[in-house]
Amino acid sequence: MKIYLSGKLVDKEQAVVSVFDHGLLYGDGVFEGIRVYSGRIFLLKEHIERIYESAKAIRLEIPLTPAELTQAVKETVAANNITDGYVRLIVTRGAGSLGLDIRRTSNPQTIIIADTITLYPREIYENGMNLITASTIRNHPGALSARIKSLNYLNNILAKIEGTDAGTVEALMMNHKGEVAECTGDNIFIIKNGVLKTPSADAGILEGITRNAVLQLAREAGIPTQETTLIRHDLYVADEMFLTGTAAEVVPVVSLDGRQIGDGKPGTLTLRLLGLFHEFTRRAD
Ligand code: PXG
Repeated sequence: MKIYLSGKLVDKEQAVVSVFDHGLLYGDGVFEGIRVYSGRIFLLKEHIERIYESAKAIRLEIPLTPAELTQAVKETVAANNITDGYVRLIVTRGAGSLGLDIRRTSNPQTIIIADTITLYPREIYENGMNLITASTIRNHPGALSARIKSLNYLNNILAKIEGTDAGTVEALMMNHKGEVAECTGDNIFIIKNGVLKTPSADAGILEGITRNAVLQLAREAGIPTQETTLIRHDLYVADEMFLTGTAAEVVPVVSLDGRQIGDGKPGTLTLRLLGLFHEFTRRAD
């Protein structure tokens, strides 16, 4: 396996960064997860845009232009002969001193890993997922905006542990206002009376690229959509529920906190959107 590390493609064993890198010391950096379908890098432009926005928000200057970074992703995918897989793109703050001051760091590291990913078992896509609500809330936007895809994922990891303890593979997180935000690594949607609903971008969520694609596909298919405030009750009484994410794609949810959603099976509209999404992965890049 060849890893892109700050300008070079190196063997996995040689792909090392300093123990003084602020990415390691403080989770100080940004990342993206990107899919490759049939040799095409899916929505690469959107992921490149988002990583530059995340970097801007944390005052991190990515040492490549967007065009150069795009090219580096393509070269890494090609060097590993990946036709269907997953790319992890990471930019760290670089090595510094044992202190928080970013002025004492230098050489941000750009890392690109092209590999494969299987997040959830096949069975979950066929029968649906069970979910619980975590007691850990999503980061307060006044502390750390969830729109920044930073290397600091402890907030989500703590919620994910709650899910694991309860026997689920994902967990729902509320925001600081007690509204529905998102899951630990996926956005959430419901369908009620034929309307597709998802929390709006200002609910303290990562504005998922899969989320935006699904909203777009639904609009094109004439399905009414709403980006709106949702509370847990809205979810409990939903007709259908599903999650979206780069790794997960579209995953039906059939229960939340012991409440069966709809008839307890993946919903009709959910399966239709899943089909539209799969079709989209075959034509978009
Ligand atoms: N919310 C959060 C908090 C995420 O981390 C999404 C939503 C979905 O966004 P996209 O743009 O992918 O549609 C994500 C992205 C994992 C894993 O291993 C999950 C993500 C990224 C990297 C790894 O579960 N999720």
